[in-house]
Amino acid sequence: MSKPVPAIRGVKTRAIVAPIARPVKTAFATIDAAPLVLIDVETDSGITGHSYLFAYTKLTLKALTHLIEEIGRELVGRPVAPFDLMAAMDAKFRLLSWQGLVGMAVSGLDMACWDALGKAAEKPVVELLGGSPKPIKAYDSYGVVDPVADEKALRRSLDRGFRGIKIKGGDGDAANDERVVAGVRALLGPDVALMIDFNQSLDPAEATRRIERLAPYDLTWIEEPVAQENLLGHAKVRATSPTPIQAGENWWFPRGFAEAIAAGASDFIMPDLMKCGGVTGWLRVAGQAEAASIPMSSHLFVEASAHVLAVTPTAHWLEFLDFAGAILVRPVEIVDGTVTARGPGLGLEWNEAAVAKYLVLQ
Ligand code: SMN
Ligand code: MG
Repeated sequence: MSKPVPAIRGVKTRAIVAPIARPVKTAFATIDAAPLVLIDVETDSGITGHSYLFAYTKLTLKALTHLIEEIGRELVGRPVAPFDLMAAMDAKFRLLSWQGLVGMAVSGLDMACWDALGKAAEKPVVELLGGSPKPIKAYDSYGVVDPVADEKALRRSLDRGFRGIKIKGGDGDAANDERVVAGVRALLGPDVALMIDFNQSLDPAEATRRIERLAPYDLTWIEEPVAQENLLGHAKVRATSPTPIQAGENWWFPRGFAEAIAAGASDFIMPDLMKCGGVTGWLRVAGQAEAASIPMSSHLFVEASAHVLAVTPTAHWLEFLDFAGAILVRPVEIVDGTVTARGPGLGLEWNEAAVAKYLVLQ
């Protein structure tokens, strides 16, 4: 006799602002701490599933916590069956649509439900999905860097075993991008992967010009050169780019990826678990990536990404940008530049003393 599927008893949230190892400067703003929403899905078997969301700014914390708890109230009594819950939430939000805070809330609830299922089965989520924990190669993700001022940090990344480094561009003119890329490439040598992220800061013509200029530096990808919703703009830039285009952290749910893939927007994709529909949405995006032979990387959410990348047929790189390490009992470990999924569940357990220290709303 198998155990009955646990049912949802309640959903609680807390908002924190967690310290991060180094600030992340993008073309638009500097992130110097991580505003996070912690989600607890309590079940009638006594097991609580955890997940967190990255709220980008403190301004969205209150709305997100409230929204997640409101949705949670509607889910009380339902079995923790993520596919069924996703269908129910799809029906609930179809007319409103997924994009924005609703999609983030739904994705966060999905991740917490998978965590609960894993904990109930005393297995890592990757095993529930039919895979096994394995080392996933990770790149160290930086903001805007200066090859001189940040030399020590970059060398430390290499010492930790990272075989890939991502930096940000678009914070200045094309000459500055080239100076930085040339400097970082010289420091890393020819064999370490180097990626640049423009965070949607350019128009297609300017993106094409800058990408051409960076061609000699053997970049692994050019990320989000233009506005994320400008799929045709991405496709236009890609058509002449000597370097693969990467995007997807801002595409919503599996259908968003279907549209982007149909538009030929990108060579590579990197869904964000919080925007693609959690673990459930990820699996459906991974099927599309396999069918279209598109290498697939992760965005943020290091812990859960190590689980889902291990069952992604075209798994490419895991992004290492640790926003939750300060409040986890077991922060992610880098071993020879790789991350391996840990359970039970998604391997998330709150360090309550740290949560209390960084709490801003409950
Ligand atoms: C990014 C997005 C949001 C927060 C930090 C960094 C970036 C990435 O686009 O790809 O890591
Ligand atoms: Mg990015």
